[in-house]
This record gives sequence, C-alpha cells and structure tokens, in this order.
Amino acid sequence: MKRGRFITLEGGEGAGKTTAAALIERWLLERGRTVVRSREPGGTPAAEKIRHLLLDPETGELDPMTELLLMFSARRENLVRMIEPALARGDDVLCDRFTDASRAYQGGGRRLGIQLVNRLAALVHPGLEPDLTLLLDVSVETGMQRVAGRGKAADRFEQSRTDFLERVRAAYLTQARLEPERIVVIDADRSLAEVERQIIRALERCLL
Ligand code: Z5A
Repeated sequence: MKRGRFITLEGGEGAGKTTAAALIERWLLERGRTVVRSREPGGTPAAEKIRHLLLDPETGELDPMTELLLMFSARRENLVRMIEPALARGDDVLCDRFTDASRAYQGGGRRLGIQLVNRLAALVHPGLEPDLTLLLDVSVETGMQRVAGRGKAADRFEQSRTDFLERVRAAYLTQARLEPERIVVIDADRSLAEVERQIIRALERCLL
C-alpha cells in the first residue's frame, strides 16, 4: 500500500485556511483520493480538550514553554491516533496547522526560538514533516479585519497584539525561505478567486 500524502495549511489569523481546506479536499476527492481532515491543536478527543485549554481566554497568560509543550502534547495524540494510521492506510491527510505553527507562534511570536521547536519536533515526530505546506500569507491588518468581520468572540490568540502577530508572520516567511521545496507561499491578501487560482497551481505542480 502506497503511503498517503501529508498536506498542511498554515498562516496567520484570518488567512483563509478554512476556506482553502474545502477547496483542497474537493480537488483531491475529484482525483480519486481518500482524504482525512484534521486540525491542530486538536484532531482527537483528548487533543481537542487541550485545544480548549489553549484557546479559552479564561486560561489567561501561559508560560511560553508551557504553551509550546501543550501544543506538542496535542500534536503527539493527533499524530499517533489519526495522522500516522491514515497515511499508512494510503489516505491523504489535510491538516489545518502543524509544527510550522509552533515555529511561528511559539518560536517567533513568543520568542522561544526555532531551534527549541525543532528539538521538540525531532522528539515528537522524528523523520516526519509534511509533504506539502501551503502558507497563506496575509498582512496582519487584513487578517485582523477578516477575523473581526466574522463577528465571533476572539480566542486567546486572536486577542494578541500587533507586534506579536508581525513576529508570527515573519517567522512563517523565514521558514518558507529555509524550505522552499516543501512550503509554497500563497499571497492571501488577494481576492478569494485569485487565492484559489494560486492554490490550484501549487497543487498541480506539487501533487500531480
Ligand atoms: N497555534 C499555536 O500557537 N501553535 C501551534 O503549534 C498551533 C496553533 C498548531 C488555533 O487557531 C490557534 O492556535 C492559532 C495559532 C495557535 N491562533 N489563532 N488565532 P485556529 O487555527 O483554529 O484559528 P485561526 O488561525 O484563527 O483560524 P481561523 O480564524 O479559522 O482563520 P482561517 O481559517 O485562516 O480563516 P477563514 O475562516 O477561512 O477566513 C476568515 C474570514 O475571512 C472568513 O469570513 C472568510 O470568508 C474570509 N476570507 C478568507 N479568505 C478571503 C479572501 N481571500 N478575501 C476576502 N475574504 C476572505
């Protein structure tokens, strides 16, 4: 049985990952693939409980290392119970965020540094990185406007200050420069139709 492909979506708040995930799933299904969707933090019952703790504004401020370890605890559950079995069955896995989010939010945003995140990654998922990552790069201003436009209460991360979100964006773009084969940057400031065109081009180039 041929192993499935591991595809991840990354980006700052309001980048359009949820919208993009539906498009990518449709594209894969049309090509006869079986698709398993997941998200991080989350994806399994226990990991969803950790997600709730991490996103709930009532949790308040967390020590950055505590926050990072909780992200990796949830990731390990998702990996062992969902992602690895699905890839081994030959399914494609489409995951909304993975370790690049830890590199960007905790490594960059919380200033823990990328080396620490990479050391944990080597422990928690040795030898596994996504086959393809689409980084939906959106300016902080546009992302915040989109999130505000949804009219939902802000979670713990959506309450972050602009300088934190700028560091997150910069860390994502640094990672994309380090791994240009794996990470495709999509200009997500553009219209939905144009973003969709860029995503389809990337899928055709990398997955066909
Ligand atoms: N986090 C972390 O710190 N470390 C980690 O390791 C991991 C995660 C794994 C999880 O939230 C939080 O956890 C996240 C990082 C942190 N921080 N935050 N916030 P999440 O991933 O569930 O939440 P999110 O990133 O905020 O996702 P979101 O709010 O659902 O955003 P999105 O999925 O990227 O956007 P969307 O819902 O598709 O689009 C937002 C709105 O904009 C919506 O109304 C769309 O219709 C509209 N939209 C989308 N694209 C466009 C374009 N191109 N033009 C116009 N309007 C658009």
